[in-house]
Amino acid sequence: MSNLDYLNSGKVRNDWSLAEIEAIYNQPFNDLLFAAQLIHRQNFNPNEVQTSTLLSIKTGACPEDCAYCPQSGHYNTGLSKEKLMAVQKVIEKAQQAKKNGATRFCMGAAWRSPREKDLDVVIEMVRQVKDLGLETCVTLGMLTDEQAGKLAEAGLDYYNHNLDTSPEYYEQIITTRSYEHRLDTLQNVRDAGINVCSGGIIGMGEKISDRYGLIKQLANMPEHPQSVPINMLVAVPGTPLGEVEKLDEFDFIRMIATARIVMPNSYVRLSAGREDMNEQTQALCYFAGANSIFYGEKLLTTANPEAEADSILFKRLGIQPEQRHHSKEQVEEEAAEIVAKGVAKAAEETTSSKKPLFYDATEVN
Ligand code: SAM
Ligand code: DTB
Ligand code: SF4
Repeated sequence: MSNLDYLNSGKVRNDWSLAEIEAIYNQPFNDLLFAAQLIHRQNFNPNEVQTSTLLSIKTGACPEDCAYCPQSGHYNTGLSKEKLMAVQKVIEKAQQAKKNGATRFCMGAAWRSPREKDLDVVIEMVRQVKDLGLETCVTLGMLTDEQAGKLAEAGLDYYNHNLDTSPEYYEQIITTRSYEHRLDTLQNVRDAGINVCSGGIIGMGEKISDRYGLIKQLANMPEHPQSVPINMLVAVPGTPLGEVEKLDEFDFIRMIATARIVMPNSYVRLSAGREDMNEQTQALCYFAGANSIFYGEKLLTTANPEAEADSILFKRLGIQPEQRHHSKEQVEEEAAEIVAKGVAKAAEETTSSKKPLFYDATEVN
């Protein structure tokens, strides 16, 4: 087996080197996509894509200075600020998302970290969205272990917290919170037993080695994030990256394929930036192993393709939206619930008819 065949083999590892990731990313495009698609098929239904709908539950005036972000209070992007949304309004939006076919509802807040009283409101949102039968995800900034524990207790399914870029390029993008802070939050989320959603952005003027660096950080976590969003920068005028040169989309596809190869069991999300991609680029992303998208005409504050356009594209490609994902624990829990209900019903019938619940095998007829 050549070294590249070994790297492309889909083995789950947490000790990737930059040189190995570089070798995967830079192989001929057709070889890269073929390897990614093979691994994708070994781990997922290649014709299913998971759909999440996003909602900004608190918008703008963020104290952080993330250079890509229209919601940072450090830049003037003309965005109208909104305080924390009322729970009932969020539930209406979640109901709509469910009706449109989304299976996960992701709520995002422009905070450095949540205040306790705000976290209590978000917890209520999580509970009520879950009751609608949707998976839940929130992204609220940095979390302490205690806060992660509270969210886990409320039944939160996913926490999104991106590394955004390599540790080396990070300081050019954010100065108000460190890379270590981000890794600590992810550790708290993982320890609380919540699924981790973590990825980054490309097209921010980073060097190609920063892309390998981002993938290396994600793939060498103690456990691969269950969900890995790969965002293409949405360049918003007024932010420091508002005028950055547009990314070569082949590089975006390469990034998706590389993430698929080194994190074979993770959902890879074709995340922000689809509004600027044609259908053929998106189709190649799906072929490269992307199996999750943001679904619905808005991301947090910027545009995303209309749900109808995505449905039409799915139909043309023979892609089905993934039905609600059931974890092993959920399946076992539901099975146990069904058995318990059945036993209770049988016991009730037995009491009312005086028939024994189980027959006596020692009894001779
Ligand atoms: N305030 C929280 C935080 O940053 O931790 C949560 C919300 S924040 C908007 C979530 C993520 O959205 C960011 O980490 C970044 O990866 C992504 N994002 C924000 N603005 C973006 C843009 N213009 N283009 C692409 N991705 C963006
Ligand atoms: C992620 O990786 N991308 C989403 C979500 N996680 C929260 C956010 C994209 C935001 C794009 C800019 C905006 O709409 O404000
Ligand atoms: Fe604030 Fe999050 Fe935007 Fe950074 S990415 S400015 S933390 S909302």
